[in-house]
Amino acid sequence: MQGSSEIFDQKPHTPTNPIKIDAVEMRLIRLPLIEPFETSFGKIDSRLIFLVCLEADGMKGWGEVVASEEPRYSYETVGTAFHVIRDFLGPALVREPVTDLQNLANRFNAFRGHNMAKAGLELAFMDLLAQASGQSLSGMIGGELKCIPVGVSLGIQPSVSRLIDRVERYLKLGYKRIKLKIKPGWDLDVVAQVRRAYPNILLSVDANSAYTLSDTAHLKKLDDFDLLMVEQPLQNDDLVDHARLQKVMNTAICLDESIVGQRQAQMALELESCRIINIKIGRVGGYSQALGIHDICLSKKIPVWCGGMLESGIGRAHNIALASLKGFTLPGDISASSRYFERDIISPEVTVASDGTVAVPDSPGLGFAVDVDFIKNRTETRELISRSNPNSNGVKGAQYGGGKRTQ
Ligand code: OSB
Ligand code: MG
Repeated sequence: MQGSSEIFDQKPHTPTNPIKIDAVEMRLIRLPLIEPFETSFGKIDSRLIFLVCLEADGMKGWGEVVASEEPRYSYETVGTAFHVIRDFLGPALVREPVTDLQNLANRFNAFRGHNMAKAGLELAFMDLLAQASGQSLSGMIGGELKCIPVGVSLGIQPSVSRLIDRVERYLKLGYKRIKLKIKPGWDLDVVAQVRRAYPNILLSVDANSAYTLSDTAHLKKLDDFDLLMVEQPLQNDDLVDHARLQKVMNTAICLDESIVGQRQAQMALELESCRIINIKIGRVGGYSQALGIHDICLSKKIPVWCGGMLESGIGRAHNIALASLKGFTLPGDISASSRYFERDIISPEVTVASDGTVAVPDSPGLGFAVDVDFIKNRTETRELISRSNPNSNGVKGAQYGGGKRTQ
């Protein structure tokens, strides 16, 4: 088995001087969704977007923490990520200059878990590094594709006819793959009707862990619909039951929630728990892990695709860079800004061409301008960790009421 540093050493090097981070700014902004998004976890109608901005040498690097408000998709929340960045990761980042991505990842490795919090800071750091070296993010990580194929993830709808209406809308816009969210009670019949209406489209389903192995006979019926994949049917922390299910299903299983890092990817491939992997930078803890998983899958000819977390344009710009790597052969959940929000926080907004692709920018850094005025205008909470005031001493978490001691 390869270690993470070995994998990372194969990446193109970007010589820059060590980056001295002056400040870490955290901002929460709320963006309403154009349409509510419903999964087997429940329904949301807005996104509390958690942005991080790193300041160094007069430059600003932007990242996004993709955690949700409630611990459903993962245990992390906006609140836990805010705490972990403010009290641990932020202070570790401003403590001494960062030489490269691996140096940053090593520093964060001292803290267990909290991948989305770590990833948000890694994203911002990579934006800085790309600006400092005059490269696009895609170019810096060795991306090869100039245009990436994309699909759309359609939430559970009030009726099948409404779902079919949405499928029609996104196919007309050019999207190359339709993914349907499923749960018990909204699965076989729904998929059958969509497949009957569109016999030839690339179609997949995502259960977000809504089933167990005792549903095997039921899940096997999905084999009738010529699906590209069934995403995360079973428990979020399981690899063994997925391997059992994959053995008896013809349809490829794709893992999302279960793959929280390179080690889980390696184990899943060894156990044959899946035939496809969805890579989300946030879920796996940042670029270093995402690149490693991509390389492992490429070497084993396992297709990967870039998942989404209903990100704002900042997270989306990073997803576009990641999905430009050559192993990303399947359409990603990287839809146009207008599919999610009335107004995005970057310009230009992300658009999908009529051939179902998104162009990969080649200008330095993110490749999109960040609309700082709009962000400032929408900010509900802001916190600054600076080199001179790293906020790293005192009782951590005391603000939650647990820090008072009488002796
Ligand atoms: O399981 O892929 C998922 C959104 C939030 C949390 C989990 C998931 C999703 C999506 C939406 O499917 C993908 C997107 O950003 O369009
Ligand atoms: Mg998923």
